[in-house]
This record gives sequence, structure tokens and C-alpha cells, in this order.
Amino acid sequence: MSKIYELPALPYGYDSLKPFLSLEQLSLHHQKHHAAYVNNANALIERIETARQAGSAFDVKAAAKELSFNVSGHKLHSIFWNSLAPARGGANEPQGKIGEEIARQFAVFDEFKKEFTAAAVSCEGSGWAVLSKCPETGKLHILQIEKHNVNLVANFNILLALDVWEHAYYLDYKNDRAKYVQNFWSFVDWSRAELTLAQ
Ligand code: MN3
Repeated sequence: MSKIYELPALPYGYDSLKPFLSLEQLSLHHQKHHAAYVNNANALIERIETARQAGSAFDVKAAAKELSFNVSGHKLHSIFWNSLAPARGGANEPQGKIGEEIARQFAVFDEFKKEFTAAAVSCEGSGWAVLSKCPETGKLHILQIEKHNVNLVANFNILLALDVWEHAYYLDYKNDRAKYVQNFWSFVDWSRAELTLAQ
């Protein structure tokens, strides 16, 4: 059976997001954690397909749960890497259409930043804060995803993602998630959000 998902290369070097993320933190996160979701998803799909071909029973409930967790983990990490870029200095506030849309829907950028930060910092256990857009209404919504796949809304497009699993920051920040989230803002690449907004 062919592999389905692949670990994407990062669009920057492992040492280029310092001081937000150290080389060790970023490479471990990408090469071990993200890679594990890709490998687990592929292995699971292979097991399901093999079982089907052989006509042997498998635990459909467990497989569906595992598929959702691992594939969502892979997809969110891919969005996360592309939500980041080496810092360019300054306020790093969104410009263009994404800047206008955030300002229009959240009143001001600082209000958006405050809400997104609250979603990230208050996530219980492992999860994500994401900025998403409902393609039906055009409204922007901040979601707080638990694990990789709980509290997602079907068909919402994700513009920006921040991983708040401990594996994302613990080497550099220990238990100080708030500091990690604060430093994130200087390293956001708004160009991916701009492109996704147009979809
Ligand atoms: Mn992660």
C-alpha cells in the first residue's frame, strides 16, 4: 500500500525562529512529534485497507477516532509551520485584506490579539488556538481546539494556528505557556492567513 501523508519540509531553517523557538525545540517538534502523526495516520490507513482486503474484522470505532486525531494533528501542524516566519521586527500587525478584515470584525487588532491569546493560554491540557473563517457567512471565529480534533467546526477554513501542546514549547519555556504565546506574535507570518481569507 502506498503512503498517503508526508511530512512537509519547513519553509525556513530550524534555527531561524530564534528566540521564539530554539533549534532543538523546533526540530524535535517537527521531526519527532509532527512526523509521528504522519506515520501513525499512514500506518492506520494501511491497517484498515489490509483488514478490508483480507475480510477481517477491525475496531471501526477505535480506527475512526485514531484517524481523526492523527490526520488532524498532521494538518494542523502543517498550517502551524506556515503561520510562522522569522521575525521582521516592528509590531508585525497584519496588513492588506486580512488586516482590514480582522480590524472590521474584531473592532481593533488588539482585541483580536487579546481574544486569541486568551483561547491559547486557557486551553486545558493539549490543544490549539486557531483563527478560522466560515465560508458560508464570511465571519472570522477563534476556535479553541482540544487535542487535535475536538471543538473543530466542519468546513471552517483555518487562517492561523498556534500549537499549545506542551511538546511545542516545554524545552524553551518550561511551564510558561503565556510567555510562549506572547512571543508568538512577533513571528506570525500573515501571508498564509491573507491567502486563506480569499478562499
Ligand atoms: Mn505539536
